[in-house]
Amino acid sequence: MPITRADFEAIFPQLVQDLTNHCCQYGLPENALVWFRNSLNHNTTGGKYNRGMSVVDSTQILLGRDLTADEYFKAATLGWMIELLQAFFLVSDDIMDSSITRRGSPCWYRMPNVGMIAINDAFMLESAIYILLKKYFRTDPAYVDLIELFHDVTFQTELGQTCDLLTAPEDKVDLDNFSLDKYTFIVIYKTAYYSFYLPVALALYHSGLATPRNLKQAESILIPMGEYFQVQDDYLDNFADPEVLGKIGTDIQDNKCSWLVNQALKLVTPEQRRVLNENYGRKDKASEAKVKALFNELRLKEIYERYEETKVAEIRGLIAAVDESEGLKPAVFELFLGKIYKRSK
Ligand code: GPP
Ligand code: MG
Ligand code: MG
Ligand code: MG
Repeated sequence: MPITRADFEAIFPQLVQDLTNHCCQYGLPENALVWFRNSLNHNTTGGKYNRGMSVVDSTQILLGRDLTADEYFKAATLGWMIELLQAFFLVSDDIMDSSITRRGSPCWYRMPNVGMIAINDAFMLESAIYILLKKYFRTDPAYVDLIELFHDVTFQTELGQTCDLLTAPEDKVDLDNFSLDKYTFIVIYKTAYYSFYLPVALALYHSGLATPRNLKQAESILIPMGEYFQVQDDYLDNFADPEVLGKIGTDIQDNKCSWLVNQALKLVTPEQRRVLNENYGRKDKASEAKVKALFNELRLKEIYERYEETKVAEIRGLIAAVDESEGLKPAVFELFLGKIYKRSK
């Protein structure tokens, strides 16, 4: 049985308590302790938990049996570490993207009294990963592998974010700078590694099945899946209802090298190209509305729906070809894909 949201959420208070205890050894003043706990709760909970819950589900599938209480708690704890990593990224990303809302609330840096303290809060969310890793995995044979995995994936994500930001300068809109090749690099690094490869790689380590071959195979399926997921994110940034999505799209005003603008660039007439040149990446609602109208005119919704079917068929093909000789199971990937196929948030 896949883990439920409620079961996954039930683990988190224990981890907040562990982090609290860790701070108490330093005699951290009460107001700072309350601050840290608030940041942990606000920034780490309330999402979909696809990444975190996938560690538990994948571990269960890989071992082919119910987990012991200890295995289950540790799998969920590894899952929460990804949610902490994600919290660290999102708090930072929302500042960099000048976003307004996240998960239906104001972004953390826009909450009362927070502002740029959010930068330090982001660092602390990241540090929390390694405090928990040490507490629960210090004697695990995979401890060093787990630390290295978190470090490697964090750096990969930062590389992706660097390219995302460098292709989206605030003061200089040049659509010639965009390309699908650049796009593919950006999304693989900023999203696919931490969102898709990391959960399954953690499950492989936790279940003792992390052979080089299994890790490579998992990567070869999960990176295309992560690419698909970020295309969805870019599509929803423009086409979803912000009430459902929990965040207000910023890609057009932020001059992002998004999937939609790359599709538009392939289709525009010279006249439409002028509209795009004059309105993309401008920090005002009227320009944004002109770009949105152009995206509708170009029927990008239909292009996206066709892309989705083609990409999912490709991913299903990869899953069908999984070599199970070292214990990897196609169901790990099927379940993950099922969680995101045709998502609306
Ligand atoms: C998603 O991009 C990518 C991230 C959240 C990774 C950020 C990485 C850092 C090193 C900070 P996005 O901006 O499209 O996400 P969203 O639409 O959720 O703002
Ligand atoms: Mg961003
Ligand atoms: Mg963003
Ligand atoms: Mg986005």
